[in-house]
Amino acid sequence: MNGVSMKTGFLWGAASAAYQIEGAFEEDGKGWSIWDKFVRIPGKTFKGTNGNVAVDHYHHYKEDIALMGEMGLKAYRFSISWPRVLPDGSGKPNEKGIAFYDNIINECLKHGIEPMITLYHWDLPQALQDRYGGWESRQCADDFAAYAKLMFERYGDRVKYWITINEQNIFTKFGYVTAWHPPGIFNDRKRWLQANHNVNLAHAKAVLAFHDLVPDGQIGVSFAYGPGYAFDCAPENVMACQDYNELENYWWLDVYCYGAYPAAGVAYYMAEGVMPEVTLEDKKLLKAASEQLDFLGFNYYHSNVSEANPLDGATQFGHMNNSGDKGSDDIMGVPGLYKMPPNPYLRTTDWDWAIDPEGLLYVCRALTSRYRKPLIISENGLGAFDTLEDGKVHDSYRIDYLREHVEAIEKAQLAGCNVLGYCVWSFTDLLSWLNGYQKRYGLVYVDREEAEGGSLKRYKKDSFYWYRQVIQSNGTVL
Ligand code: BGP
Repeated sequence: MNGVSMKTGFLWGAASAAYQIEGAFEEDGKGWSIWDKFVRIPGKTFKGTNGNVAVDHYHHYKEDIALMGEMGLKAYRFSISWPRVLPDGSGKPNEKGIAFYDNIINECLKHGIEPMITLYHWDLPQALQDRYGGWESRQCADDFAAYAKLMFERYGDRVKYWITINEQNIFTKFGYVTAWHPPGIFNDRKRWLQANHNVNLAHAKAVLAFHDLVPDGQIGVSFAYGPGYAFDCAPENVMACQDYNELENYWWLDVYCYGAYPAAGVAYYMAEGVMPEVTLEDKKLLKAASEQLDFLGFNYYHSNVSEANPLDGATQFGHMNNSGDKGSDDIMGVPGLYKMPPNPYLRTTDWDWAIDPEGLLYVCRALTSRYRKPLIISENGLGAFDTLEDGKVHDSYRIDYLREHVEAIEKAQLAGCNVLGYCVWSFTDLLSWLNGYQKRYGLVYVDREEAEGGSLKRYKKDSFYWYRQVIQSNGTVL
């Protein structure tokens, strides 16, 4: 199929996160993260899966990056495990941990791959959770800034693309509202919004420290962006869509890009008595950081639908499909504002995520109109059951998914969006936080199941060869 050539230097990439691939959870001086502890609580993850070994990237990194080189990957987005480099969260660095990421970076450069670092992909040092309640304390923003500076100093000579925080909207809400993520607090919006505000401060402090230390670098965030289409043109549903956007998207995006919370969101949370404490100093800090944000990264998997929701309607506390049992997701929402029914026009994955490539075009256009920043699609991919047969995985369903999304990016480029790069989630198969190892995303298959003990051998899927050709042709052969 014919596609459109992307701009020269387009970052055809793939992404991962430390906890989901590395394993070696206690090796070479690494401290525990909040995930190392959380996965040990019975019932929290699919079949009790954890990242003790994950896909053992810690010991397979050379092989994995050589495969990236073979594919011709232009960029590799990976995250640093904060407790691997600072086992206590602050203080003395663990030089063996620092050396591990030095090796990753150097291997990437050897293969002509641009390394792109995410500073925080959810694995807060457990030491900071124990010391002062993690993100609930403003001290955490300062400790994050010190960690970020250390990383800029150690790796900034070779790494030019940096992402502060991955999916702040997801990990804070799951941490303090639904209790699906650590620290596992249930339904405490006051604590949620304050912890979230402290993450904003952490992000802002890191951004403000960045350009002095890495003058030729670029810094952004990764936001989980699901647009919420109005269910139909009934005014109450269009209003529900407005509320959804204010509270699910602009609540974060406006802070990153304008340095201020959206007015309707502030009014709503004030009325609910859960607005976080925001000082004058905080406002200045957020504003200054927004002016120095170089790009807006976002992860796109699916769109949502917004429909009016009565006060006694859908809540955020239903069942989430973590098993791949299609159709088992509950409809969720915020009582009195909106709920998110399935979209009758779209197909879904086995985990009930709507498949909506057009939504990616919609999101690129919406972000460009509202914020005018360059964009990086920092994650996009298909979670599916894969079968390994005779050393091969025929994942035509994944190729179709990726092709349609790449087409959407090409349309976005033609529509004036400045898209710098695209990272497929994920390069190898890896641990899905709540869905175990059976929900596979990789371009490379890894032999392992929920239980420990697979060979961990790597196999190139059909999608590996397909993406290689897309990269070689700069998007013209799809
Ligand atoms: C994003 C996360 C990733 C990854 C991905 C797929 O929210 O940034 O870490 O896990 O989603 O999600 P899941 O593993 O739940 O299918």
